[in-house]
This record gives sequence, C-alpha cells and structure tokens, in this order.
Amino acid sequence: MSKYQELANAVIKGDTQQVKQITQQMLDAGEQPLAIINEGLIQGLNEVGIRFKEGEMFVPEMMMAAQAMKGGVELVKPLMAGTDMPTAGTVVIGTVKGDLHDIGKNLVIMMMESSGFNVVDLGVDVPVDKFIQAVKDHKPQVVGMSALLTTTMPVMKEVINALDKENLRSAVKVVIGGAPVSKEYADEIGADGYAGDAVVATEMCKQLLN
Ligand code: B12
Repeated sequence: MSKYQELANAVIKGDTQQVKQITQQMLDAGEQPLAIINEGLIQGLNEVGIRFKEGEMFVPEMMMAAQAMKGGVELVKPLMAGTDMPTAGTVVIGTVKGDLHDIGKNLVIMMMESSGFNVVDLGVDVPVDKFIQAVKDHKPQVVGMSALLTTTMPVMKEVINALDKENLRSAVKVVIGGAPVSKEYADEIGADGYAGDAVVATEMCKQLLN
C-alpha cells in the first residue's frame, strides 16, 4: 500500500495520531505538502463521504475523520506559509448560513495566504448581512463563499442579491465553491467564478484581479 493510501485510510478511521504520524513521515521523506493534502488527506475524506452516503458511516465517524484530517493539515500548514510577498489583494471568505463545513474553505484560505492574499475569514454559518458588513469594513477585491450542502447553496445567491442592493456588487468579484457547487451554478446566480479546488481557486482569484 502506498503512503498516500495509508494516510487516506488513517483519515477514514478517524485516527488523528496515525494521521499526524504518517503526515510527518511523508514530510520527512520530502513529499510535497500539496500532494499530501490532495492525494492523501482529501482522498480519505472523499471516501468517508461515499461511505456516509451509502449508510456505512455515520455523523460521529465523519466528525472523527474531519478531526483527523485537521491534524494532518496542521503539520503541513507551516510549510505552505507565504514568504514576504506583496499582497495580491484582500479576500473576504466564509461558509454560508446553515452550513458548518469548513475544511475546504480553510484549505482555500491556506493556499490563498501562501500566494500572498490577505484573507479575512468570517468562519462558518455566516449570515448574509455579515458578508455585506465585511465588504464595507474590509473593502476586499474578492468575496468567496463556500457551501457543502445543497440546502445552503441558495444563500450564495442571497448574498449576491444583497451586494447588488447595497450597490457593492461591482466593487467585488464573487467566487464560490464547495462540493455541490458547479460552474453552471456560478453562472446561474451571477457569480464571477467557481473553482473545484484550492489551487484553482487561488489561480482564479489572481486572474480575476488582473
Ligand atoms: C467532513 C464532513 C462533515 C463534517 C464537517 C467538519 C468540518 N469542520 O468541516 C461534519 C461531521 C460536521 C459534517 C456534518 C454534516 N454533513 Co457533512 N460531510 C463531510 C464530508 C465527508 C467531507 C467534506 C470535506 O471537508 N471535504 C474535503 C474538502 C477539502 O473538500 P471541499 O469541502 O469540497 O472543498 C474543496 C472544494 O470544494 C473547494 N472549495 C471549498 N470551498 C470553497 C470556497 C471557494 C470560494 C472556492 C473558490 C472553492 C472552494 O476547494 C476545497 C479544497 O480543495 C462530505 C462528503 C464530501 N465528499 O464532500 C460530507 C457532506 C458534505 N455532508 C453531508 C451531510 C448531509 C451532512 C449533515 C447534514 C449530516 C447530518 N445528518 O447531520 C451535517 C450538516 C452540518 C451543517 N449544518 O453543516 C452531505 C451533503 C449532502 C448534500 N447533498 O447536501 C455530504 C456530501 C455527505 C454525503 N455524501 O451525503 N459533515
């Protein structure tokens, strides 16, 4: 079994200790931080999602897997830290109201910060007016929204409508993401961009600001 597979399995088991141990071994062996995340940790969570859907895993196990994943990310994070780069711009980001998933959002933040963006993290379960207030306070170039539930995706549209109403829409680019979200959905609700992973998300923001 490859180390990546071992790492994914440790996430599936929700074994934080083991996840940390394997992650550290891989880092010591010179594996790329990004590969450890994408090909190890995320693969594990993807499998958890599949098993949950099929009724083979339940919420507590999903929570343990998420916790274990975080243990690995914590070790990788310092290695992703940006050097003294000029700021690429300010991004306000949050997981929309009703939604508590933040692993993907946090990876996007990590990647953006390591690429020189100044990121304001509004956290999870963020109501529409909090996004609006943050745009007024921080004057970002980009607003990012994350949703992992089909039931919370429509909040993204509500935020865009509210930005419109407050005459703030043209001042920012709106980018969205999260497993159920798609390019089509982004077009449908009038967002400026969609990205399926943290690397593409960061590239997209750079392009949108050019
Ligand atoms: C871990 C997890 C949880 C954890 C969350 C822990 C945490 N702190 O985040 C816990 C256990 C709390 C949880 C709870 C629930 N969950 Co859950 N969860 C998951 C799981 C297994 C993994 C999600 C994840 O972190 N993936 C890994 C990350 C890295 O991927 P990602 O989030 O997609 O992010 C990437 C991209 O999407 C993108 N991206 C993400 N955000 C953004 C933002 C921007 C701006 C951009 C550009 C890009 C971007 O970049 C990221 C990095 O690559 C998924 C299954 C899945 N495969 O998605 C189910 C899943 C999302 N959960 C689901 C459900 C049903 C629930 C619950 C309702 C279960 C329940 N009955 O209580 C609750 C809801 C709680 C709530 N109100 O939010 C369903 C949703 C079904 C649906 N269609 O809506 C899923 C799909 C499982 C399934 N297959 O059924 N969950």
